[in-house]
Amino acid sequence: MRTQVLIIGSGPSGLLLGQLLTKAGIDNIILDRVGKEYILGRVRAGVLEWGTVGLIDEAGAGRRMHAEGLPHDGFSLAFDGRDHRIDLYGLTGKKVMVYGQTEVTRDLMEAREASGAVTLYDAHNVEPHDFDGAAPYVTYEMDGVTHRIDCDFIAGCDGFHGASRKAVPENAIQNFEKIYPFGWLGVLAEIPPVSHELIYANHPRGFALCSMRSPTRSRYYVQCELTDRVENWSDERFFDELRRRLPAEHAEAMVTGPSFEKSIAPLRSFVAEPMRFGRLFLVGDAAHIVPPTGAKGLNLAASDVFYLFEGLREHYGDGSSAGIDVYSERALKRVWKSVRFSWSMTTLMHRFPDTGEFGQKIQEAELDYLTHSTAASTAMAENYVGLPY
Ligand code: FAS
Ligand code: PHB
Repeated sequence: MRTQVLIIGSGPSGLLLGQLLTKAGIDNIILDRVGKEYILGRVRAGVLEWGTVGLIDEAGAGRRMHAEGLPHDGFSLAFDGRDHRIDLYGLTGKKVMVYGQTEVTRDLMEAREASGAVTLYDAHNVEPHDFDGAAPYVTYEMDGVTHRIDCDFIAGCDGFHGASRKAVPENAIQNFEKIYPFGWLGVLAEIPPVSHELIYANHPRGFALCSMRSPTRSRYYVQCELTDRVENWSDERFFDELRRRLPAEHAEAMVTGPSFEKSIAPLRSFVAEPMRFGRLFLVGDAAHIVPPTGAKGLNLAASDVFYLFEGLREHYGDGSSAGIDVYSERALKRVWKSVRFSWSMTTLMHRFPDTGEFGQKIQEAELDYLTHSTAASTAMAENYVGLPY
C-alpha cells in the first residue's frame, strides 16, 4: 500500500491534519492502535481557541460545534472568597469556544468517513522506518499479519506515549520536562453548571475548576494528591471539597448530582526538540504536553497542524520545501510561549507542598494585582484566547 502522508494517531491532531490534507487533494492514511469507540471514550479538553475553531471549520467539521458549542467572552478567577472576571472579549476582541474534545474528535471522524479517506483502527505495533531517507515507510500488525505502507512523509500524531518520538535516535532529540507534585481529579455530571462561564479557583486547600460541556452538563476538577485514587472519592466527597474551594455564592448555588465519569490526570510540562526528523514530523502531544490549567493542550496540537499542513500543501503545490523546513522552528516558538503560560497559570493557581502560607499569600497578592491591573489582565487574556499563529 502507498500514500503521500501517513498519519500515526486518530486523535485531534491526526484527524485535523488528515481532513485538511484530504480537502487539499493530498492522499493520506491514518493508523491508530485502538478502536474508534475507545478514542471517543476519552474525556479531555473543553476550551477551543478561535484559531482552532477556524481550522475545524476549514476541515469541514464545524457545523455541530457552532450549533452546540458555547462561545465565551470571559472567565473568572476566584480567590480569597471573591470572584474576579477576566473580560477576554473586552480586553482582546476575541472569544473562546467551549466544546468538548470528544465532540471535536467525533465531528472530525464523521467528516473523514464522509470524505472516504482511509483510517485503519486497531493497527498494532506501528513503527516508522527510513524517515531519514527519501522513501520512508510504516509497518503495523493487523489480524496477526504484518503490513507495510510506503509514503512521502510520516506525521507522528500519536500522543505522549506514541511510537513516533520513540523511533527517533536518542542523540537526535532533546527533551525538556517538569512534573507537578499534584494531579487533577475530574468529574462529568449531567447537572447545570454553577456559572455560565468558567471559574478557576485558588484556595489554601487547593485548586478547583468549574467548567462545562453544555448548559446541562458540568465538568468539574479539584487538585488532588498524585498518589490519590478515584476510589477514594465518592461524589459526595468530591462536591463537598469543590464547594469548600469556591466563594460562598457559588458553593451555595451549586447543583450536585451523580457523576458518570471520574478520573485523575497527572500534570506535566514536556517539550521535545526538534519536532522534525527528516520525513518524520512530531505533532501535538507527541511533541509536547502542558498542564491543562491554561486549556492549551488541544489548541497547541491545532497550531502544529496549521504549520505542518501549510508546509505540506506548499510541497505538493509548487515543490517548495520551505514550509516543511521551518515547521519545527515555527511550531516550537508558539509551543514554548504556551508552555510558559500553562506553567505560569498552574504555578499561580495551585497549592504547592513546599511553599506553605507564604506561597499562598504571594499567589493571592499576584491575583489581586492581576485582577486590578488592565495591563496584567490583558496579558492573561491574550495568552488564554491564544497567541497568533
Ligand atoms: P492524543 O493523545 O489525543 O491522540 C493520539 C492518538 O494516537 C490516540 O488516539 C492513540 O490511540 C494513538 N496512538 C498512540 N500511540 C500509538 C501507536 N503506537 N500506534 C498507533 N496509534 C497510537 N488539554 C486541554 O486543553 N484541556 C484539558 O482539560 C485536557 N485534559 C487532558 C486529560 C488527559 C488525561 C490527557 C491525557 C490530556 C488532556 N489534555 C487536555 C490534553 C489533550 O487534550 C491533548 O492535548 C490532545 O489530546 C492532543 O491531541 P493529539 O496530539 O491528537 O494526541
Ligand atoms: C475542561 O472543560 O475540561 C477544561 C476547561 C479549561 C481548562 C481545562 C479543562 O483549562
